[in-house]
Amino acid sequence: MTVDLVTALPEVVRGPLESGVLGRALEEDTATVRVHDLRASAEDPQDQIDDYPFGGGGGMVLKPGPLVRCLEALEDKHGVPDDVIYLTPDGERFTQKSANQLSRKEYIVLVTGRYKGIDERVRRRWITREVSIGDYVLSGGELPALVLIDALVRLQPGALGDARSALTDSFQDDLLGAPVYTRPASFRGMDVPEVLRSGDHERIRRWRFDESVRRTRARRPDLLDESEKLDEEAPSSAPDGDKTA
Ligand code: 6GU
Repeated sequence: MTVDLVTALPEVVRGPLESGVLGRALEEDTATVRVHDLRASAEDPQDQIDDYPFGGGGGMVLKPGPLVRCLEALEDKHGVPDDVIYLTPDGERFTQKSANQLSRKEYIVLVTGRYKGIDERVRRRWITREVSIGDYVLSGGELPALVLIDALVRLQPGALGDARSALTDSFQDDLLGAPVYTRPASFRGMDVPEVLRSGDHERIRRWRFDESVRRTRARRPDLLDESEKLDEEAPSSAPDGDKTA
């Protein structure tokens, strides 16, 4: 998968894209992320990339010209993207299901706004999808774009040292993850559950499932309600492919 990220603040995203699991995956070409400075698409160096909103009110709006020039230059160079996604608090909520879907696209462009956002005409004509990462307001789309990229890259084939790891993630089957332990087996008087040290893989699998359900019921009963609703909607069909992919 290839991601072109268009931003007025490239320096905000560079560090995270070079660090940790994400940095290593990108270095190993599991996916490609290219960062584009919106300012480079201004007509001349003095040309502003933002301007006051028509009708007044506070804040600044990203001008359509530089942004559209940037999007058109990308299309000329790399072809039509599968999606042009604008990160905005009024977009559709990003979930593991959307991550699974988007992770299968070959080429996406992410557009991040600052200030009051981007000109509505760009949203209408050039943006194909709008995504929010949750019900709170951030000062720009850069951190949300990194959230998307991290969630998508780790789902790419070869991204994780252990491919099984992605399948046991919280949310991958609408359940939270089971507790995990490492050595030492006894720490300050607290012992690792015996079952995990039993070597009985069937018992371990069942224990983990039960703990996942218990934890989900206690912390996120809404997730259980959601999967029950889905079961009711499709009583005879196989479970959603996204969840077991
Ligand atoms: Cl995608 N952008 C901004 N600015 N704030 C957000 C968001 C996005 N998602 C949640 N809050």
